[in-house]
Amino acid sequence: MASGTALIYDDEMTSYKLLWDDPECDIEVPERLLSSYEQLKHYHLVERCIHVPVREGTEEEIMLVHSSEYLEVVKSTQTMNEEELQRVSENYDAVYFHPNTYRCAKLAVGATLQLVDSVMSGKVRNGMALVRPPGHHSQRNAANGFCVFNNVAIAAQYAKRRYGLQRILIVDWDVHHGQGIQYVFEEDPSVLYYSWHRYEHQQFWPLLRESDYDAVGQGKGKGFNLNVPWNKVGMGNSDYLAAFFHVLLPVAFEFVPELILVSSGYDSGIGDPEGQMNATPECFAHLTHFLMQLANGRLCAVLEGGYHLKSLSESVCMTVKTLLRDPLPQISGEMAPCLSAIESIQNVRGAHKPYWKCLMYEVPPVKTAAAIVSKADAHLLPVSVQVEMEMNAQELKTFVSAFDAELVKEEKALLSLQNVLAVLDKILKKKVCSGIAESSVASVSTTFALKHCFDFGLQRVLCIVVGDMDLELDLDDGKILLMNICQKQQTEKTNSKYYISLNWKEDAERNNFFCAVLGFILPVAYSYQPDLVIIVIGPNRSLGVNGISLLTCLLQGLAESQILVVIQDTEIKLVQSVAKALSGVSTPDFGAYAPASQENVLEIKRLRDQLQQEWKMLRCSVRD
Ligand code: Q9C
Ligand code: ZN
Repeated sequence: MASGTALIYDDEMTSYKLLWDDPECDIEVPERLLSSYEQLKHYHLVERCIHVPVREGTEEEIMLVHSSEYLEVVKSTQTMNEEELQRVSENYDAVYFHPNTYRCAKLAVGATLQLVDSVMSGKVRNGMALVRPPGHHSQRNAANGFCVFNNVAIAAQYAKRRYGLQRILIVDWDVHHGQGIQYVFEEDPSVLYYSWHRYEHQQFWPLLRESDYDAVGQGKGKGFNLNVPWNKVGMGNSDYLAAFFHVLLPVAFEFVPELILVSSGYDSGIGDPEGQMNATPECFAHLTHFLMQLANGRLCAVLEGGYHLKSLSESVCMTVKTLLRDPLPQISGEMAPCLSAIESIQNVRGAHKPYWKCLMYEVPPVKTAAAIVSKADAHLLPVSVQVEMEMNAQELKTFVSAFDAELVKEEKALLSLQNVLAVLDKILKKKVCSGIAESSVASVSTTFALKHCFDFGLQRVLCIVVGDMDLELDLDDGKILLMNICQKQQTEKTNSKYYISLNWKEDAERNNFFCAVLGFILPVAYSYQPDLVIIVIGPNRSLGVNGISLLTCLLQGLAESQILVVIQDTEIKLVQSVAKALSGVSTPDFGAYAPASQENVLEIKRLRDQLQQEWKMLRCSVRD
């Protein structure tokens, strides 16, 4: 096994900087490199490393990831004046160019490749390259987020080519999502990309849907892209360790990488103005240490972000010290991950369950999602219930306007729809098992929800409407079975196989709805075998909270427990009970046994007689 740690650094990469006023970019300064290197000297770490010189990356190497057109654009910035530089920079998101940027970007690529060569040739066991500009945001045709060439992505392609590697692990512990790396290897099963990042339900830069945990890779690359989105700031040592223990490391040990590249950004460390996280420098020693146990110790750390100079340089030192195999520092803080971190971890594990044996026999993803009108009520729901953000507003308008242009103008209705569709979408995509959505226009919402189900490819949806509601639905083809539980006799519609009106008069203080559920609703539902159950609670409902909870509990036997409950108007008591029923934290409360009224018993019998030819599970007598 090779020994020694390479350190690659050159002053020249401090020779570019921001020339104009731009609060978005002014944190990316040359001092980031200078202070890191100074701190390494201070701890006498530089002299313990093997110094490897930098070189320029060649055009051919750069084009392993980038287009020649883009390369020419970057090249052209060398001779530009400030005004021209500013204009080119504006073509990209969070980028600035300087006349020396191109030279430094080539050195950053070359430094990274020198490190790969040193490790792959066995000259050293591992090493770190301190480079600017960083790389992980840059893309085939674009600079992005201070990044010009994608140093690490180029290095992975290079290592595959030059050394014939078949499995490379990229660990991106920078606080931002390295979407540039994700895009390059999305369909490539030979490169496993892992990134955790500040996400805040897509409210944090780069604001991408594809940074979420369900971006698992595409085509042959499915399972080889691991995103751990942090939905809260303040993640610390225990959260990072938990993500390593429960996501990255099990998968990495199963993957058996031949080389590890670390997109080593330290904006995920304490004090960083971008990340707002809490991990101390010692944490990076531990992360490094874990990764050193893989790939025969062949690890290349390449600097990405990190904007708090003190935190950055201490963390760099911790990384290098660990690469040099010094004893590990004690890790501080209470060792307990926060709830939000656990939830993210659970979600990634769920999303990757199909692809990794180590995750296969695991618990299902978050069980119940709830979209409620007043987010202030969120704390009243069981902790296992995930409160939803709405579906992308533009997406929704496009979807709705395809059917109903008028509706797009109604703000409140649209918001309701948004709730319902956001939750439904999660259920259909199996991100959650069941969901609750409040809606001021339950009937419209349900109509659209059903459309969405069939667009998605469902065959049979059982829709149980409690209360008075008119749904304009085509019920002939059997794709929907509509049951309406209402107080007054529906005279205008007659019962048919797929439309059933159940008259139920609730007895005050008697919870005997189970007669109807057991004697009629469940047998029909089980005969129908739906792919999804939608329960709609409308106005003038003839059922109390207990009855609705009971219905919800018992219908979970169908459709792999995929249930959507749409509730008209905000009734937090009801939402709470349904949430409890769905998450299984409590059983419904019936009170003492009380027989159903004569009227209700007769109604059940009438329906059973009427429909038992169609729905055979209704049969309980040999004579009829
Ligand atoms: N207001 C790296 O850490 N910030 N790049 C945009 C939006 C851009 C980060 C803020 C951050 C880029 C390598
Ligand atoms: Zn970053």
